[in-house]
Amino acid sequence: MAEQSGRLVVVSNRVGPLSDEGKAGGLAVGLADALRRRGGLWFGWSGEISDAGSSSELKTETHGSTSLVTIDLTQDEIDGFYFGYANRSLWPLLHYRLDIASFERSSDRVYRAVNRRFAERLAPQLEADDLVWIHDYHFFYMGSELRRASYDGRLGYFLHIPFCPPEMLTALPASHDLVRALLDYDVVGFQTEGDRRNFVAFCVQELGAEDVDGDRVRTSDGRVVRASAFPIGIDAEGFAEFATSEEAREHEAMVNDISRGRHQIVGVDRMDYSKGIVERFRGFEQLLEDHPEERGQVQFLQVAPLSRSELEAYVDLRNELEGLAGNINGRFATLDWNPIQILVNGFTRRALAGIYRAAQVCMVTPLRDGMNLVAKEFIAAQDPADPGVLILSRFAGARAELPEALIINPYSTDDVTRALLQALKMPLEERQRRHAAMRERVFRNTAQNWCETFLAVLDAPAERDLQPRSW
Ligand code: ADQ
Repeated sequence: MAEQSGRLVVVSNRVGPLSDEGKAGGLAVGLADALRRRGGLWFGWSGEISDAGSSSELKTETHGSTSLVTIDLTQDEIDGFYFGYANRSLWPLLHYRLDIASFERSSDRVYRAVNRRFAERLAPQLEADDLVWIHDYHFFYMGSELRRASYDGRLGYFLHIPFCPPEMLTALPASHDLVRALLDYDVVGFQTEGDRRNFVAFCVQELGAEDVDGDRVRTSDGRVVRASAFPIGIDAEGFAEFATSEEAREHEAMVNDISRGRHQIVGVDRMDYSKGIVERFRGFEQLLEDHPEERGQVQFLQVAPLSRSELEAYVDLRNELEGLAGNINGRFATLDWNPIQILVNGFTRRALAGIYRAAQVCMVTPLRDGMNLVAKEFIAAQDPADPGVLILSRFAGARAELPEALIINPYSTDDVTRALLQALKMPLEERQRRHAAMRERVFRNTAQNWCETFLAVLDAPAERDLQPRSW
């Protein structure tokens, strides 16, 4: 590996955990590894709301060579930045849901102000040879703001969610500002080739940039920005170990106790309208309707921890899902069988691994998803000798790496039902073959590799080092 430059500085909405007590997701594990190796800091929101706003103190927790540095937000900032612009405008729009996106000038203003405040607080902590890596849709403007605050070192950005086509993104009133802000980074990373193509198309069609060679964009003022796909992975080894832990076995046994020899289907998602849970329930209902022989033979467990419950769209979704599940149970339940169950609580990583392991089928049916780590976790948690079947939406980023899953169009109830039936009847040899191919890729492209690949690109000498800076 090339000689590494200075510290790693990560910025994301929520920070940590640095140590893995069975709680950290793949992303945190990957980043924590890289931070431990290089030393550095992880900067973000403290999770606290305080009135102090711009004068609030930075909170610093140091663990070895790494510090977690956080800052409070005010209630107005949470409303405008987090619930407003990030989750009422950008999240739906970038997930192709123009129909439910709302655009308010005041939220846009607060979003930019929070990005600026974060940058102004972070800038004095930076050193010239740091690698600064900004994460996700909360911080599009953070790079430009760091440049404005005179930071001149390497700046990378990774978008965890999809990047919608320019025809859709231009509906956002300030879409040009938003995308132009990405061009202030040295490296901009996306989950898939499709997302990268949409970004480059926007730059070319709307901002007069030039597509240099598929991986680089030349801006109208002559700077070259690297734009590539870096599909995120999970800590596959770690997750596979979780799946055989004591806690996992207990949870596996609990699920088996409830299903009592029936085929167990699971879904695991934050309760979000992008995840296609409604469409999944409809597919399951149609299975029971059209295939009476399956009644009493299958059981569906949907794990769906509540998320962003302050927003109406999420409250509506919860009501809709509970209504649908109630209807399905009302129509088909018998004295000793409840076809579908929703659990809204969180689980530890080990417990979750045990739930995946107990399932014969996992349904991952998002209407649009940047990657979807559940699909990869399910593969890692299976017993290779007797693996379950993954049903995967064609609109999940994970589809590119997991083509051996049963690929479905979640908008087609027939498609979902057909895939369920095929999964339930799939012979052992076919399950093993499909699973082995997917497992190999999940174990190869891990969270740790993803992190190192991105950082190696960010660390590499770039054209911009040879060019005059224009900011
Ligand atoms: P999310 O939209 O949150 O992530 P996903 O990738 O599926 O979607 O990650 C969800 C994580 O939450 C998984 O690690 C899962 O195990 C965990 N989880 C779900 N239910 C849980 C429960 N009840 N208890 C504990 N943990 C639970 C965003 C993008 C994705 C992208 C990731 C990472 O929307 O497309 O894959 O970031 O880049």
